[in-house]
Amino acid sequence: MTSTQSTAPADLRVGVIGVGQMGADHVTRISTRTKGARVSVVTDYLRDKAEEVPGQVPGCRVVDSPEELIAAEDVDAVLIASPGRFHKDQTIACIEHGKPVLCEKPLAMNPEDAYAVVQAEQASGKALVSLGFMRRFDAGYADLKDAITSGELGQISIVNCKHRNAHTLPGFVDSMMVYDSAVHEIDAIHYFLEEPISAVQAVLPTPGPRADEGQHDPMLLLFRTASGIIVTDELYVNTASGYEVRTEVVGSAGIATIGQDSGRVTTHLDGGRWGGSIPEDFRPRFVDAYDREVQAWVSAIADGTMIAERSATAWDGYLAAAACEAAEQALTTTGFVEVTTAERP
Ligand code: ISE
Repeated sequence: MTSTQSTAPADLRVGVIGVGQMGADHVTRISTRTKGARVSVVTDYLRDKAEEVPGQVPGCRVVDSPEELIAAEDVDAVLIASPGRFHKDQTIACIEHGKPVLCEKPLAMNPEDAYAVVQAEQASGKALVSLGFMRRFDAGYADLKDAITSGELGQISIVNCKHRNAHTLPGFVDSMMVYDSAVHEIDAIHYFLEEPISAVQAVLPTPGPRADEGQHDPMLLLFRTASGIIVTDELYVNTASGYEVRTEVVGSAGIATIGQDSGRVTTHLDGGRWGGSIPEDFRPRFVDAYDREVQAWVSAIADGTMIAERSATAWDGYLAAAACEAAEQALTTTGFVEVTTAERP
């Protein structure tokens, strides 16, 4: 070996599909804070948006379509941050090319499509799909999971969740409140309690003043798990306030709450006020979780395990989609709607 040859492993070349809000955030993350990876190719249906990336990430190139990106020689692994309705086909294309993929949630917009991904991965004989439920990598979540699994909280009866966004984009209809927002709590239920959701009920208050025509914002979903634990999920996606995600687990030996992050509290001299700050959206709130999630994905590919231990898988995405479908039906049904799931292939 000559002195100019290196034994260091080459950086994983990541192709990013969709460089809007979340995708752009991931491009910055991989380029500045992730060890062992770089962004090599990007694509976006808004070509101008994609063209901005090489200016910030030297050596990165833009291609016309997701298909071209997935097939590219200089893409070792793919991060999908396109809208949810494209996730199924793009994830299956990655599987067909034998490339590991981190797909932002949801895996699909219905259980049949999510199941098709599970089957495609199974047929390929390789575990390649990581699903971007980033909360699994949040320190508060990890702490709460430990408290539940160690038995510290005793027998769990109720979990109360609150999920509040300051704003959403116009057209964020009820089904998106389920598949884009509530899907996080649905995955959290599976993650924390390690049992399936068996039924869902919706309770719909009078819509708030910022709800779109026909939208039920706020919305309350009640989930019942297989063993009879009840989970309440209050969704309010246009509070005009800030981003809040709280979880309270009620057990026979303790009640644990996470997400009441107050950070610095300041008293103000003008008028007897005190207060702190609240994140505008999920990117600052979960920045550490996203960083850990992407680093764990890159490291898992480097060590050949492909899917990080804590990551959600295609099967988790299928279970979430099945619960979402029941939640969507519950919006127009009185009482609980049963969740039905297929056998794991
Ligand atoms: C968004 O897609 C997310 O994933 C956020 O975490 C969630 O809070 C928001 O409601 C969704 O639209």
